[in-house]
Amino acid sequence: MGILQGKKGLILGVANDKSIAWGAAKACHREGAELGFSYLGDALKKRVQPLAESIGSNFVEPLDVADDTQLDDFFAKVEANWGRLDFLVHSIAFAGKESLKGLFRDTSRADFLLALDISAYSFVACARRAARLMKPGGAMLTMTYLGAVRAIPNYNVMGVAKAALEASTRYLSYDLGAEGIRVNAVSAGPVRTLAASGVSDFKRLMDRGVRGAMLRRNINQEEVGNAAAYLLSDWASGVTGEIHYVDAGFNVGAGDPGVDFTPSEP
Ligand code: NAD
Ligand code: 0WE
Repeated sequence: MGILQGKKGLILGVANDKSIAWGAAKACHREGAELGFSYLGDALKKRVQPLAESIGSNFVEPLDVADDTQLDDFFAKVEANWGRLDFLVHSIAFAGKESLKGLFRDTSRADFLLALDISAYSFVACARRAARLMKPGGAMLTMTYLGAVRAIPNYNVMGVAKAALEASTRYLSYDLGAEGIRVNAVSAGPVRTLAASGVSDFKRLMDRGVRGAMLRRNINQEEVGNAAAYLLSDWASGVTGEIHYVDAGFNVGAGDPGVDFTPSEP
């Protein structure tokens, strides 16, 4: 029997089969969960619908998290369809393309607010609406990145948004802990997704991962998915407010050592 058997969960942020959200969906489905999906815009509907169907899900509804009306409508449909909810996966981020290159100090007010709105506030907006449907307990999860706590070239305003997202995870865990709802974040190492494809120097970042990570390699969508399934399951019943790194240990190192640091034989 799977660790999520009998649970109903929402996966927000599938764009295609490379999405981290899809990694979470595959693992949650394998562990027995019944899943519902959101998609952004009609162009993505034709990508998300077949993926959802491939794992036996027929709840696929539009959601732009920038729009409170769409948020209300989406969660009303969840309530009508299921009546209750056990977990939520938030795997959504956006910043203007121009703000992910050049200097952070040049970020405009509009780009700053957009990145924080879509990438951080949206988790709070979803959490509030999802919590109403989670009785007597449940679990929520968001996706973050090391750029929240380190200055990573070009990540810029997204780093500030992820810092807000991680702090939001802790404050939500306080609020919702009173209702037995756990709130955590997975901090993933770089994965080649649609959101990563627009990023210059992504290959350099992946190469640095191979040299600087304790496991001497990068991580993949499946590894993030498995960690997500665990955090959403009752095996993690004592875990909340946590930022859980799935980065092959990159964050505990000092970065690229510049030399082969493989320990020599005794
Ligand atoms: P992705 O492009 O597959 O997913 C991003 C999703 O955000 C898309 O499905 C997109 O439709 C959605 N989105 C953007 N704006 C939205 C809006 N206004 N309303 C609703 N949905 C919206 O890329 P991904 O890499 O899978 O990103 C998912 C999450 O993982 C993001 O939070 C990202 O920051 C995080 N993350 C990614 C990496 C990486 O290297 N790929 C590493 C760590 C964390
Ligand atoms: O969170 C992310 C990427 C999020 C993202 C990506 C894009 C590209 C296309 C948000 N908004 C946009 N807007 C677009 O127009 N990651 C963790 C992946 C990522 O992005 C980087 C990275 C890494 C890692 C950008 C610069 C440096 C490193």
